[in-house]
Amino acid sequence: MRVLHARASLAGALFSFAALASASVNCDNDAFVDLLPSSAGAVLQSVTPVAENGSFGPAPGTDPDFPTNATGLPALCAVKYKVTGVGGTHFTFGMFLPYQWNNRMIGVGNTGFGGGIDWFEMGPLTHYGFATISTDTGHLSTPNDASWAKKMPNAQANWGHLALHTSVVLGKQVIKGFYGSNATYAYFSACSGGGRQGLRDLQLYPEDFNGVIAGAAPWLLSHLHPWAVQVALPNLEAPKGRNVDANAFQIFNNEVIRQCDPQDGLTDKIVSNPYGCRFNWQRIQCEPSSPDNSSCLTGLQIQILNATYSDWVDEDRNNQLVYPAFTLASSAAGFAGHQGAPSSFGTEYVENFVLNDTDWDWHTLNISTVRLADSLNPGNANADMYDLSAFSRRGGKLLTYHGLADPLIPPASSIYYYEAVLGNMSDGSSQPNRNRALASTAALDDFYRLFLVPGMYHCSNSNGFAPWYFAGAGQKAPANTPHKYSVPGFSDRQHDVVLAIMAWVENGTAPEHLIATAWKNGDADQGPSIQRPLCPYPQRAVYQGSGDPNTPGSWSCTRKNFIGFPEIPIAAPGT
Ligand SMILES: *[C@@H]1O[C@H](CO)[C@@H](O)[C@H](O)[C@H]1NC(C)=O
Ligand SMILES: *[C@@H]1O[C@H](CO)[C@@H](O)[C@H](O)[C@H]1NC(C)=O
Ligand SMILES: *[C@@H]1O[C@H](CO)[C@@H](O)[C@H](O)[C@H]1NC(C)=O
Ligand SMILES: *[C@@H]1O[C@H](CO)[C@@H](O)[C@H](O)[C@H]1NC(C)=O
Ligand SMILES: *[C@@H]1O[C@H](CO)[C@@H](O)[C@H](O)[C@H]1NC(C)=O
Ligand SMILES: *[C@@H]1O[C@H](CO)[C@@H](O)[C@H](O)[C@H]1NC(C)=O
Ligand SMILES: *[C@@H]1O[C@H](CO)[C@@H](O)[C@H](O)[C@H]1NC(C)=O
Ligand SMILES: *[C@@H]1O[C@H](CO)[C@@H](O)[C@H](O)[C@H]1NC(C)=O
Ligand SMILES: [Ca+2]
Repeated sequence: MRVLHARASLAGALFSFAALASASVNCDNDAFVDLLPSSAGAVLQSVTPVAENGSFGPAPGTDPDFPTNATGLPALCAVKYKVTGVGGTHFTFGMFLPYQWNNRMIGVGNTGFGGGIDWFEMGPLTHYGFATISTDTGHLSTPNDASWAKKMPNAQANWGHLALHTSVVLGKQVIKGFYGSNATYAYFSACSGGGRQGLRDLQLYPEDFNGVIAGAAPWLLSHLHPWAVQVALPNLEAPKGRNVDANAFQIFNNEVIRQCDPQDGLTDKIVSNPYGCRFNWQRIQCEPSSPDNSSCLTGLQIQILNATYSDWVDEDRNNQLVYPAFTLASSAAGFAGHQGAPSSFGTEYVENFVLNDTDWDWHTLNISTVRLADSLNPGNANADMYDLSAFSRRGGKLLTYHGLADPLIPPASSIYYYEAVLGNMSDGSSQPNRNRALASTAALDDFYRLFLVPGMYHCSNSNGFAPWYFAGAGQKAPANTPHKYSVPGFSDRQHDVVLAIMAWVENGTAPEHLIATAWKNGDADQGPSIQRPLCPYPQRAVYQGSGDPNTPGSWSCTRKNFIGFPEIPIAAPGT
C-alpha cells in the first residue's frame, strides 16, 4: 500500500459547530449549582467565564502536577466540581465548555503518580470545539511522588480508575445541562499514565468513551515499577569508576546510531527498526592491551549494558518475561542519570503501594516484590484485561502509540499488550505471539491499532531527526504556542491523531497510517521539515529507495517482519 501525502481542510471544517451566542450563555453559579442531582455527591467549586483569547488554570502554587495555565482559549466557561467518592474520599474535576461546541466531549489524563487537573492540556482541544474534562484523581502531587498512596486503598482506587470514570459520568450530565443536549461522542486522549487510565477505563467501563487514544501506556504497573528499580541495579552495584558513567554511555549511544541506523535501510540518524538491529558489542570494546579506555568500553561496562538492555525474566518460572527491555535506541535517560539510586518512579511504587515501607532498601529488590504487587494490584490499576469485546461491540475504537526510543516505558510493553489482546480475541489464548500477529491482525483491525513511532522518546520529542508530532497528548503545541492546535497546515485525519480517531469512530474510516511531522526549527509557522508515515503494527514504514525520504509518499507500510524481533514466550500475570 502506497502512502499518499494528503493535505486537507482545516479541522473546523470537519464538523459543524453548535454555536451558543455568548450573550445568551449563563456562565455563572446559578447555571451549574443544581445541574447535578444531589445524590451525585458533587459540589460546585467554581464557575469562571473566559473571554476569547483568555487564559485559565490553577492559582499559583496549588497544582504541583500541572502548574501551567491554558492560554489563547476560545470563549468558554470553566467549571470545577468537588466529588465525594469511595470511603468518604474526595476528588475534583474541571471542564472547559466552549461556546462554539462541536457536540463532543474529550477527556485528558494524568501522569505517573501525579494528581491535578490538566487545564493546560485541555486548552488546545477546546479549539476543535470539544467540551473537555480532567480530574485530579483525588490528590495533588508531582508525577514522581506517591507518598499520598501509602496505606490508602481508597485513594489508590480513585487514582487507579474510579475518579476518571465518575468524572466522565458526571461530566456528561454537566454537558447535557449546559448545552441542552447530550454529547454525541465521547473521547479520551492521553499519554503515559493517562494512557493507562484510558485503557483501564475502557476495560472496566466500556460505555464511557467511543474512542480512546492511549500513548505509551504503563499498563502493567505491578511489573513496570519494580523493573524500573531492577534495570538500574547492574550499574549501581558495579564499582564506581569502573561502571558506566555518562561518557561511556555516550560512546554506547553513538555506536547504536552508527550500527543500527543504516540497518533499517536508510541512513538518516533515525533507528527506525531497533528490534531488527544486530548490535556488535565488540566494535566498541577496548583492546585488552589498550591503556586508554576513554573512547571504548571495558568488558565490565559491556556486561552492564548488556544486562540493562536485556528483558527481565523470572528464572524460577521458566524464564517467563517479567518486563521487556528498553530498545537499544532509547538512550535510556533514566539509566545514565541515576548513578546514586534507581528512579523514584520505581522506588515510590514499591514503598508506597506494595511494601508500605518508605525505609525500604532497594538493593533487596527481588521477584517476590513483583509477585506481591501482582497479588495486591494496588488501586486495581493494572490495565491488564485482554478481552476488549465489550468495548468493541459498542463500536468503540482504540488507538495506541509508543515511541521506539522511549527511555521511560519500553515500547515492547505496548506490543506485548497488543499481541495478548490479539491472541485473546482470535483464538482465546492471551499468549503474545509474533507470528500470529504477522499472519493476521483481522480480529483487531476494526477497533484497535498500535502505531510505533521510530525515534520518538516518551510521548513526544526525539533526537532532533525523527518526526514525532501528530497532536498527541503531551505533545506541546508546536513552538510552545498553546493557541495553536491540531497540526497547523495539516489538520486532517492522517496528520492529527484526534481527527483520526473521530473519523474512525464516526465514519468507520480506520487509520491505515498516520503521518508524523517535524517542523523547521521546531516552529510550525515555518512549515514542516520532515513528514513520515507511521504504520499500524505489525506493519512498518519502509523507504521505497527513491524520492525525498522526508516526504511520506516515498515510504510504504509493509507487513515485513521486524527482522530479528525477539519472540516473547511468556504468559502474563493476570491471565
Ligand atoms: C491574545 O493574548 C495574548 C496574551 O495576552 C496577546 O499577546 C495577543 O496579542 C492576543 N491575541 C489576540 C489576537 O488578541
Ligand atoms: C492561572 O489562571 C488562574 C485562574 O485563571 C489565575 O488565578 C492564576 O494567577 C494564573 N496563573 C498565572 C501564572 O498566570
Ligand atoms: C500495604 O497496604 C495495603 C493497603 O493499602 C495492604 O493491602 C497491603 O497488604 C500492605 N502491604 C504489606 C506488605 O503489608
Ligand atoms: C442523554 O444521555 C442519557 C444518558 O446516557 C440518556 O439517558 C438520555 O436518554 C439521553 N438523552 C437524549 C435526549 O438523548
Ligand atoms: C580506565 O582506565 C583508568 C586508568 O587505567 C582506570 O583508572 C579506570 O578505572 C578505567 N575505567 C574503567 C571504566 O574501567
Ligand atoms: C547480551 O548478551 C547475550 C549473550 O552474549 C546475547 O545473546 C544478547 O543478545 C545480548 N543482549 C543485547 C541486548 O545485546
Ligand atoms: C525480597 O524482598 C523482600 C522485600 O523487600 C525482602 O523481605 C526479602 O528478604 C527479599 N528476599 C531476598 C532473597 O532478598
Ligand atoms: C465523515 O465523513 C464526511 C464525508 O466525507 C466528512 O464530511 C466528515 O468530516 C467526516 N467526519 C469525521 C469526524 O471525520
Ligand atoms: Ca535509519
